[in-house]
Amino acid sequence: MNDTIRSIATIMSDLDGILLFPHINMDGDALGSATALCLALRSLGKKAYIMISEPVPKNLDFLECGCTTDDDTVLEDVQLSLMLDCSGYNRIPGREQAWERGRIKGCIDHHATKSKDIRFDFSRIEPKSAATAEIVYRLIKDLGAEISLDIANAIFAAITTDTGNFQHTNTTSRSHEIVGHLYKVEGFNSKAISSLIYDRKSKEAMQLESHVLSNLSFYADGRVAVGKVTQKLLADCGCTMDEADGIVQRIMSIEGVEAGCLFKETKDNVRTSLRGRTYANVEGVAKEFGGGGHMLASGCTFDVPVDEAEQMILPLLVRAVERS
Ligand SMILES: [Mn+2]
Repeated sequence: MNDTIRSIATIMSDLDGILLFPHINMDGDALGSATALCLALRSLGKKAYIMISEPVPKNLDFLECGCTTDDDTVLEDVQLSLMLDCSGYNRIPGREQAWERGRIKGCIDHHATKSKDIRFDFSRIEPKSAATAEIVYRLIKDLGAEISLDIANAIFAAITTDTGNFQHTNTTSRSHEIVGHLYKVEGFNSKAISSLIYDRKSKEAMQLESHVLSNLSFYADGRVAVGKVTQKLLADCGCTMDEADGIVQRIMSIEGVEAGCLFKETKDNVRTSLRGRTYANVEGVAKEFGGGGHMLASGCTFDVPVDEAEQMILPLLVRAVERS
């Protein structure tokens, strides 16, 4: 059952010693939601940290705000462990021990696929919210905290990235309303935040992107496009995998592409970013391989070489673009 934001605010008002858990491969929404809530909790005099196990991506470094730690023992007494933008152990690898320290467990997320491996004391899942930060914004209001400039920046970063800069179909009037309120915060400058997120690509990352885009494979009369970021390509370009962010959106800006797939070969496995344009249900495809996400933006992971993964997923992608 979904708890109300007000009831979650009431529970959290009585708690101190709070660890926030954004998902692995943190994105603007995961980190932005966590930062906004962490700063709000601190402004109310509470001890709060964001538990992470990986470096903050370069284009999100301004969101860090002194909130993140990888030290399990940073708090003596953890009254609450709270997952943000995710809902299962598989999304917080390496942080299970820290997670278990929380006496109360909670979850705030907008992904419809809720993992069943954790029993949460409270949870709120809003699949219709474009970003977890839309829920967090209302929670901060209900907690009675002020929206400071740093909080406004974090909420904006989360919403602009999860809505594809307000271009994805998940964008709603509420996404805009919340951002509208942020403009009233003194010093708020959406252009400055957008530039920090979107306009700091390295030359190497640009070369990586152009290489992937010039080597795409097309199927189903151009309705399916598949790209690959291999370890070799990363080494050739001098890039790390987080610099491949955004390439899948570029694939989706090609005319006629209804389903896009970007393979990301890591040292241990092959991650897949899937996108649908209007009707291709890529969440259904991702689920077939143990992944999930949203109907038009999903992902899954393979333990086989990238070419084999491509052969496994292609028939499903082709089926996803066939209109019945
Ligand atoms: Mn999100």
